[in-house]
This record gives sequence, structure tokens and C-alpha cells, in this order.
Amino acid sequence: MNERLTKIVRDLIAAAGKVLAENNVTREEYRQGVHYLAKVQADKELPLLIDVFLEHLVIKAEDHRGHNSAQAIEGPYFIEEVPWVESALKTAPGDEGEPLIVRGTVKEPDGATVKDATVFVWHSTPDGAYGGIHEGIPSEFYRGRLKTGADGKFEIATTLPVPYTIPDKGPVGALITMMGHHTWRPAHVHFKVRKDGFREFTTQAYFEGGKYVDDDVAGGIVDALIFPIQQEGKNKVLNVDFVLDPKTS
Ligand code: MBD
Ligand code: FE
Repeated sequence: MNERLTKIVRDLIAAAGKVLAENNVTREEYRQGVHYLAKVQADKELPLLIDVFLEHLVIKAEDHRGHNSAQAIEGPYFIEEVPWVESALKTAPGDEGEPLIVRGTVKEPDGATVKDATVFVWHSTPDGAYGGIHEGIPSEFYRGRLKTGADGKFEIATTLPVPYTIPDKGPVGALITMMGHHTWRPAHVHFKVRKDGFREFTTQAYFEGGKYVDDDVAGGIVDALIFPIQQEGKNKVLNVDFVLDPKTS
């Protein structure tokens, strides 16, 4: 028997029971809920539903325990097998977005830099689609992985992402609309960093002053993840520092 699993599931059920009782939820409403979830599953939106509503709570529950810098939700669109990139992410032909350079340093809690860490970078097209997920955009677009150099740094060119609406034609969008909210996320770049000896680190960067930065449909924003954007010649520049949490055992 798995005691941890048992406790968490029992507690979740008890918490749900409290909400159902407080709201006098009827059997009919319950049945509607079951049908709704079946529809979400049939339309392959289950990861989207759960990541939009719940993942930020997991980050909140977990993130204060380590020595890492702020993490963020991963969302449903991470892909493991993406090209290794040198200096730029592949962008779609005709992408007229503003050129963006992402510069980062990966560190240990004491400030020492971490070389040879693997950094995954991914973000949406200017039309708000993710390569390898949404139709018409191959998986090698706007995605890649690279290694930090001897100085713990990485740098990659791409185009500046814009605010993005999560899929709004399916059951998840319908629910959010019925709840009186919009389906937008602020412009963001996703990162995941892996290095032996450290816990996997997953975050996002948002842009200071960006639309929806204070009203993300996925509730995924904390101040530490909002970065200023610098202008360098014709390029926008985003500078990020990530601190990894050493594994203790
Ligand atoms: C996204 O692009 C995203 O980052 C999250 C968290 C949820 C849905 C779509
Ligand atoms: Fe995203």
C-alpha cells in the first residue's frame, strides 16, 4: 500500500466533499460534471484543463522548500525530443515578430555558475500556437535545447512572443467563458533546466508591462518572474538568472 498516495487522495476527496456540501450540489449537476470531463478527455484537453486550473497550486505548494529561484507552471506543451540549437530557435518563415535575444546564467544557491546544464526553451508563434502541438506548425519551431557554457551562461535568438489565448474553441475555453473570464495568458517564454545533482527546474519569463501580466488565465504569475525588457540595437533582450536546487539525497 502506498501511504502517501492514500493520504493525498483521501484528503482531496474530503476537500471536494466540503465544497459540494457547502454549495448544495445536486446529483444532476454532478452528472453534468462527469459528462463535461468525458468531453474534455474526448477532445484531448485534459492536460490543458488541469494545468490551467491546478498547476500553479502545485508550484505554490512546492517551491518554497528548495533553494532555487522562482519556478512556474510547465503547461501542457513541453516536448522532450527537440533539436539541439546553437544560436537561434527556428522561427516560422514570414514571422515578422520583433527579434529577441534571451540571455541566461544558471547558478547554484551560493552563486557558483553551473556549466553543461541542459536548458530547454519554448514559446508560442506570434499567432499563439505551439510547434508540434497545434496544427500547421512543426515541432522544431520555437523550441530547442542547448547547454550552458563554462561560465554557466546560455544565449539564444528568437522572436518576441506575444500574449496568447489558450485553446478557446473546446470545452476548457467554454468553461472559462462561462466563469466570466477571458482565455489569455501574457506573453511568455518557457524554460526547463536539467543538470545531474540538481532537481529539475521549470519556469517561465513574463515581460514587464505586458498585457495580462496581472490577469493570467492560468494564475501562473509571481513578481519574481516578470522581467524588464532591454533594447540593444534592433534587438529586444531578456536577461534571466536561474538558481537550481541541489539534490540532498
Ligand atoms: C500555455 O502556453 C501555458 O504556458 C500554460 C501554462 C497553459 C496553457 C498554455
Ligand atoms: Fe505557454
